[in-house]
Amino acid sequence: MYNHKEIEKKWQSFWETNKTFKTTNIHNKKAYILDMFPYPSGAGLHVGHLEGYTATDIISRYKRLQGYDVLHPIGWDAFGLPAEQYALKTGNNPNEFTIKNIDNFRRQLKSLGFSYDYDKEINTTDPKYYYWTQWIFKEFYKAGLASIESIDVNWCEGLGTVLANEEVVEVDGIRVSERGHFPVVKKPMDQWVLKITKYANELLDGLKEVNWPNSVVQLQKNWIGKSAGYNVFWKIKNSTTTITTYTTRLDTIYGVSAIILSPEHPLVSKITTSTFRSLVNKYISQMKLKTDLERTNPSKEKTGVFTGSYVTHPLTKKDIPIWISEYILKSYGSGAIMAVPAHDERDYKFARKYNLEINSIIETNEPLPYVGDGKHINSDIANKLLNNDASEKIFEALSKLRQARKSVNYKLHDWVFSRQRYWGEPFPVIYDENNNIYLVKELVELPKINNIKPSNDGKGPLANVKEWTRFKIGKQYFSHDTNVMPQWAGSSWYYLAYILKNDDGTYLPLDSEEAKKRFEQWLPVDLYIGGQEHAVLHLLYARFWHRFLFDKGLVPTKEPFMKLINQGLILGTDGQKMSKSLGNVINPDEYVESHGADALRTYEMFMGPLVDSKSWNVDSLDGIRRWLDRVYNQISYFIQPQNQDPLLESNELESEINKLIVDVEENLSQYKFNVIISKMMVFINFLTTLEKINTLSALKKFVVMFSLFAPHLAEELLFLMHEKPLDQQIWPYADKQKIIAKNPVIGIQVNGKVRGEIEILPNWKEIDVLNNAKAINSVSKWLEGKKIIKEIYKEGKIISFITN
Ligand code: ANZ
Repeated sequence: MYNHKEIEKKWQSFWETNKTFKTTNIHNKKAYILDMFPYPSGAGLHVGHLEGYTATDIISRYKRLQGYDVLHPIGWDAFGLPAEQYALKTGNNPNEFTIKNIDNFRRQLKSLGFSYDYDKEINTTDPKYYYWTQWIFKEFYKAGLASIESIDVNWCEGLGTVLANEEVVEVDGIRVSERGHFPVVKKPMDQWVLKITKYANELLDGLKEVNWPNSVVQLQKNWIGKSAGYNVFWKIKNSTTTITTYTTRLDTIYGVSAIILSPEHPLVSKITTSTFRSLVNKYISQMKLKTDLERTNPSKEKTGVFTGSYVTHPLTKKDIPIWISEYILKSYGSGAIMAVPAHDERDYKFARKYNLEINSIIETNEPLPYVGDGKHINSDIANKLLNNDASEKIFEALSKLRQARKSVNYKLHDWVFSRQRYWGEPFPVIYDENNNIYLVKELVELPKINNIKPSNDGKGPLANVKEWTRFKIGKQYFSHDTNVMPQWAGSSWYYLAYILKNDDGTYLPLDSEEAKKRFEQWLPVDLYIGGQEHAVLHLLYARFWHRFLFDKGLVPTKEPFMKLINQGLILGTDGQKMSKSLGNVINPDEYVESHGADALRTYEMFMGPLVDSKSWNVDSLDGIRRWLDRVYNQISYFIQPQNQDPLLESNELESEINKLIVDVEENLSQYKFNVIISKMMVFINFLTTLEKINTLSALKKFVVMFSLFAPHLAEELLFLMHEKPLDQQIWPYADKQKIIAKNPVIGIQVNGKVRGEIEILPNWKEIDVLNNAKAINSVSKWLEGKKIIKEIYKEGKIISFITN
């Protein structure tokens, strides 16, 4: 048994003093390998972090051995709500405990032997860092992409703050905050808004360039929600006003039986006739209390009122009544629709309730509403056509009348960027007494205050700070913004910050020539590993900021992250997601102590495919630790001179090691780390069949590959072999010529259980395979006295016998 405590400590301090993992800049190929940086919570690192971090560490080490310059950094996403809530609960200052938490995280990462360049370490709460977060914000402002708007925001009374749509979830049909599940209501407020919708198309297009899991691409596509349709302009009867509706089903225009506006539509007051005014006003005030979710919930009955006005159908010239209804959202499309009850679920229900006409214009035997495609009927110029052709034909006719235009809409909303909180980046702006905005050139530092309770008028804690809300420059009074930026601000550009970080702790100016050169060298990120929970929020925001910086000519690529992998969840021993309340959380410190970092790393990679969910199992961890001991013992044995014989023929060992190199490379390219460990186990098993070997060279190659998983033990073995340390080693070359082609050996099953194996000779036919298989002792005893009712031979895979 090797002494993991001694060995791991020894090599960790060796790496630290030698700056083994310092980012190099000497080769002509680079690899930027990125982890989703952690939020440094008080609980410390959990085994889920460790899974992704081990995977990127493996690839980083592999690339270094292959002669790449590797950038593999880590940092801290340290602003955010949990720290603020903890501070409120305990009265501790987030400035202080954040530093403590970070120290603890760093200690843990180092105890696991991850090959980070700690000179590149960043912290989003460091004023030197967030000066640049503020700088990017100012650039957005200058470009007209950041502005203050009075908008309906998601107001969360429980958290005392506004939330982004992305931070609101639905539980039992009620909108609640993602954190804490407090109710969320709509409320108009002055807020900073970043105009991500201006980038909707670019963000959609960019998805074609990246090599991401399909599920994430799909989630982002749906979030952006591109819809290509038509605006139709309807002339109001006895008026010069027109109403614009948005539709994706222009083909159904002959089936229209009402125009419906959202209750908030600006034309409502203008078109409502005196007879209907009081009903309409009453309806509008009722709707103010409802959320969008309630209003669009398909299981709830839809209400509405008639306005008293009509439009003229542009093709049939018939009168069409104008209604208002809750299910039309003001913020989508044009805030008004043409209702086609026969072919739309919601319109159908609405028409039934209010006795509107239901005119089918598609030939079908199915019950209405029929939403599928089909031959058009009762549609004059579009009769007999299918949907697309009908739409085109109708569009042509309406274009001539100047009553239709093609239009693209997105579900994506602009990003509400203000938070009524303390623990975030302050806005780099000040206001004069007339509320004029001035950008602040210098850093606007977050004041270190003790009372971080929100002020009770819906403003953030900074509203309680006198010097913050009123100060003098010259003769004029000014105030700061009492909001701070959201959690996601600092993480929207952190992968650029690593590149800009200098050894002395400063950052290269993001807009400098020098920065440009460094970006040219390192971007894009070649591999990014992290949890699936960031599929939309972080990954969409970072892409938005990056694309903006690209448009400004500051970064050389359109997309920041080329290859993305979502690691699977590591579940507790009970198969449940780890949580404090279930008491099934695994603390890595404990296992580093008992089994060693190498065992923990290797175990996590052996648990199963990287992207799958896997349950923790201490027995398998024990097994991996025993395997590492075997590796150590077996190689130590051959290191002893009496177990080496230079005259010995080594064809088989050469074959095995070269085969292993090929297998390892192939599986590395597919991130199949668990398969690699199995192959290494087979190799070690093979070694145990040898008494002596001729040289250590094959074993050295093994140890270099093994170092990806168990770097400490690998360094120690190289040292015992009198070899140079890992940073002076290179990735072994696979000499395929030396691989001896072998006959395949496959398993034999009887009634579903494996009872033996057999080597398949090249000249055998299927009948020979089966007969020889039956004759094998371990198999024949299960067939004795039984009748074989089925025999199966799957070439290269398995032989199977079923008996009665
Ligand atoms: C007529 C029609 C006929 C429609 C039919 C559908 C089926 P996507 O694909 O999601 O973009 N719509 C337009 N604006 C709306 C708003 N502000 N609030 C609620 N609904 C709105 O959906 C586009 C369809 O959603 C549009 O096409 C419109 O209804 C509705 F057989 O117009 B359709």
